[in-house]
Amino acid sequence: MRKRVFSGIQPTGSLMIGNYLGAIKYWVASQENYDNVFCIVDLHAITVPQDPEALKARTREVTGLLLAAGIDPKRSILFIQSHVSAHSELAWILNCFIPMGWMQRMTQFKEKSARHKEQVSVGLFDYPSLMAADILLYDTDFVPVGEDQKQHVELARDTAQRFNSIYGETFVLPEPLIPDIGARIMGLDDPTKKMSKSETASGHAIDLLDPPDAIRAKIMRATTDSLREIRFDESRPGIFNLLTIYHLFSGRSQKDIEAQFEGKGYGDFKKDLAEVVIEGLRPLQERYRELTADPTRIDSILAEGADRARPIAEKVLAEVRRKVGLG
Ligand code: ATP
Ligand code: LTN
Repeated sequence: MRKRVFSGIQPTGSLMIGNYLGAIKYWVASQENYDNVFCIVDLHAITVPQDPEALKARTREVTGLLLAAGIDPKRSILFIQSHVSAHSELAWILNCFIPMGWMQRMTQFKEKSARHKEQVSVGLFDYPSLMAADILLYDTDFVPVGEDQKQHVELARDTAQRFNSIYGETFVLPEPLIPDIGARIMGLDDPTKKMSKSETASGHAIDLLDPPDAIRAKIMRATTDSLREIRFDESRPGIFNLLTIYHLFSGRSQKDIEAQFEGKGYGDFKKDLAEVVIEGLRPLQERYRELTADPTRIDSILAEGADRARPIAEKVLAEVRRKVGLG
């Protein structure tokens, strides 16, 4: 039996290179060795305010981009979270087993509730319970995510362990898979903040669908420091972040890159970086255009994905309901 991989992504904005380098790239690679389930988590997206039309359109856009990045719907299950109602149902049941104290420690809630001060919903607080349900419904072994999601995957694991200790072996214990490099790509405008797709500042992120001119402009404006040396030095977050992006898109070694830019200025380096990113994204952008030429294609892939996901999730949910004494 192959091990199972599960991961999710929110349709909260245009996918950007942080999502790609920190997560999606590994999802694509894991198709070689694992049995994969990938989910577009629209129920998580509504934990903060969303425009209904935009949410629906972005859900299709994210699907198209995942396919263009190399997710193969024959090998992987790709579906929308709200199409499989077991997610909401298990989230409720898990709510009744997760101690308040565990949730109160979640750093993402602290950050997001500070950002959306005008309306902090109960759903935003409860986000990790729904995420635990996503993971546990599929007997997941591994969860490939960026660094920011590690705490949530650990909460899912703790929840599984707690449930198993009360009711006996029910859930598989999941483990996060976090890349050594690229797990936390920083904002171009502010390299002390994680790049985020729902941040709207124009120079913040490079979107996967950005045209070449936009990529050049954003990189040329990216915040660096007043030093000159082009080195992988973590204490200089701006240039370190740009070098990391260069390294990941070009596939070249850090040493090699440092040698190439020795004695050169930030301007030269940034110009080169922009071309590396443009070339790196070109095949994905072309595939995206081809795929979206037929608007019915994405919906039929999503419908089929939900049909394949549902029986797996419902089997686990039925066992949980029985053990808890529901029905
Ligand atoms: P939002 O800003 O709406 O919360 P996000 O940009 O953080 O969204 P998610 O949908 O939450 O994106 O994340 C999708 C995947 O991308 C997750 O595995 C997450 O860890 C990863 N990811 C997000 N931002 C980065 C980043 N800056 N660097 C590396 N990985 C990232
Ligand atoms: N919280 C995640 C998205 C997400 C997820 C999941 C990731 C929802 N459910 C299950 C892995 C497994 C995020 O914001 N990136």
